[in-house]
Amino acid sequence: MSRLRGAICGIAAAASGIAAAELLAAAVRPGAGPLVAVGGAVIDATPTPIKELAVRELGTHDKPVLLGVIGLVLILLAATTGIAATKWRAAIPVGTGVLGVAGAAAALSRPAGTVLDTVPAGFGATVAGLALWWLLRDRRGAADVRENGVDRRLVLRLSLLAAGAAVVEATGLAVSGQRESAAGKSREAIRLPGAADPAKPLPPGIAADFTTPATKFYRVDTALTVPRVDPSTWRLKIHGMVDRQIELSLADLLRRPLIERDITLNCVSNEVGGPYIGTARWLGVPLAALLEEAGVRSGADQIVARSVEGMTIGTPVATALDGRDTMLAVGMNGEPLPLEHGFPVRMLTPGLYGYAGACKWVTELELTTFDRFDAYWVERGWGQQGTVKTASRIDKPKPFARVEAGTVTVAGVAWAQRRGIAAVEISVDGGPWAKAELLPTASVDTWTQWRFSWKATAGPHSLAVRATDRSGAVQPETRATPFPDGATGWHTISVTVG
Ligand SMILES: Nc1nc2c(c(=O)[nH]1)N[C@H]1C(S)=C(S)[C@@H](COP(=O)(O)O)O[C@H]1N2
Ligand SMILES: [Mo]
Repeated sequence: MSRLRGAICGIAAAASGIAAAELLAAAVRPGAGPLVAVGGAVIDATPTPIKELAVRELGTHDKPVLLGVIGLVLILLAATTGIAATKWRAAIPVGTGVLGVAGAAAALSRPAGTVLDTVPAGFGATVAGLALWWLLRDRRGAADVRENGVDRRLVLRLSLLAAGAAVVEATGLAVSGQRESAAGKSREAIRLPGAADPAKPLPPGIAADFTTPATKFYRVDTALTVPRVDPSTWRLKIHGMVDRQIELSLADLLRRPLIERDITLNCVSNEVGGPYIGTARWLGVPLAALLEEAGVRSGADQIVARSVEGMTIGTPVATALDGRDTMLAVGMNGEPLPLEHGFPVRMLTPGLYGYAGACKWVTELELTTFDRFDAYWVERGWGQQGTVKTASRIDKPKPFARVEAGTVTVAGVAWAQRRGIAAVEISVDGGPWAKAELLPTASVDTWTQWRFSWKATAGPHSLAVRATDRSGAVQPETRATPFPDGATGWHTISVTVG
C-alpha cells in the first residue's frame, strides 16, 4: 500500500513538473520543451541501423512511438522516486535532480540549444520535487485522518495537484496552439508571385497520379515537432567561402525571377519497393544566380544548408552550377510550401536524395569543403554525394494480391533523376524480360510511369521489374540496404492468379 502510494505520488509530482516545464518552454522558447529536447537527443544519438529499422517498421509513426517510450521511462523513474521517497526523503532531490539534469542536458545538446533552454527543465524538476515533498509531508500523523484505509488528506492533495497540473498543461497547449495557428495563418496570407519561367504543361496522356498531392507526399525528417517559422522574420544567409556575404528576407527572395519545375524527390532510406518518393510541381529561386552574386571562392566544393532546428545537409557545389534546376523552393503544387515540407523555404536538388540536397526550413547556406565538414547524415556514415540510383517499383497489383486469370495490367513507376528512364522491363517467374509501355513524363528529373499487359495464368506467380536509364545502365539485381548510399535490387512481388 505504501509502495502504491509512493508510486502514485511520484507520478503525480513528475506530471506537474513536466506540465510546468512545458508551459514555461511554450511561453519563452517554443520548440525547446524538455520532452521534445529529450526526444531529439535520443533521435540524434540512436545508432543508424536502429533509426533505419524504426523508419522501415514504423514509418511516420516513429515519432509518436518514441515519445511513448520516453513517457514510459519517465513514469517508471517517477514511480521509483516516489516509492524510495516514502522511506528516504533524500530520494526526492536525487530523483527529480536526475530528471532535471537529463532534460537540461538534452535541451543544451540540441543544435540550436542555448543555456537559456536548460531553464524549463530545471524549473520543472524543482516543481516536481516540491510537489512530491508536499504530497508525502507529515505522513506520520496521517493515521488519524484515515478512513477505510484511505488517506483523505493525501487524496485531497493529489486532486489539488492534478487540477493544478491540468490547468498548467491546458495553458501550455493553448499557448503553443496559438503559435501554430499563427504560423498557419501567415502561410495562408502569403501570395506567391507567378514564375518568370513556368513549368512546361504536362504532356497529354499523362496519368492522373503523376503529380503527388502535398497531403500524400511522404515526409521524412528528424524534427519531433514541425518547425513554425515566422516568414516576416525569416532570413537566409549565404556565407563562408564567398566573396560577398548575402542576406535575404523572404520578400527579397520573392522579388527574384522564379522558376517552376516538376521534380521527383525521394529518400535514401527508401527500401526497394518502398513509399518514400513523390513528384511535385515546385516553385523556387534558382540557386546558381544567388551563388554567382555571392562569388563562390575556388576550392569550395560543399554547400552546407542549415535549418532553423539545426539540421545540416551537405550538397555538392557542382550540382548547383551544372545547369540543373537546383533551387530554393517556396511553392509546392501551386501553394506555399506546407509547414511539414519546409515552409517558408527549402532546398531542392534534382538528382540527389533528400538528405543530400533538400534541406527544409533552411536559413543558412555555408560554402565550405567536404574535407572540412561532415553534415548530419554523413557524420552518421551515409554517403557524401547522395546521387539518386536508378530504381523502379511495382504499384499494381499489390504484393500477395489475388487476381483473375486473363489480361492483368501491371503498373508502377521508375526513376533516375537527371539521367531519365529509357526502358522498363518485367520478368514473370524469373523468365525472359519483356518491355513495359512507358507513359509520358515531364522531364529527366521526374519519375516515369509504366504499364505492362500480363497474360496471367492460374497459380502462384512472381513479378519482377527493372529499369534502364538513358545512359544505358540497367538497374542492378544485387540487393543492397539503403545504408549507406541507397538501396539496389529489383522489386519483386508474389501474386496468386485464379
Ligand atoms: N531540416 C530538415 N530538412 C530535411 C530533413 C530533416 O530531417 N530536416 N530530412 C531530409 C530528408 S532525409 C528527406 S528524404 C527530405 C524529405 O522531404 P519531405 O519530407 O518534404 O518529403 O527532406 C530532407 N530535408
Ligand atoms: Mo531522406
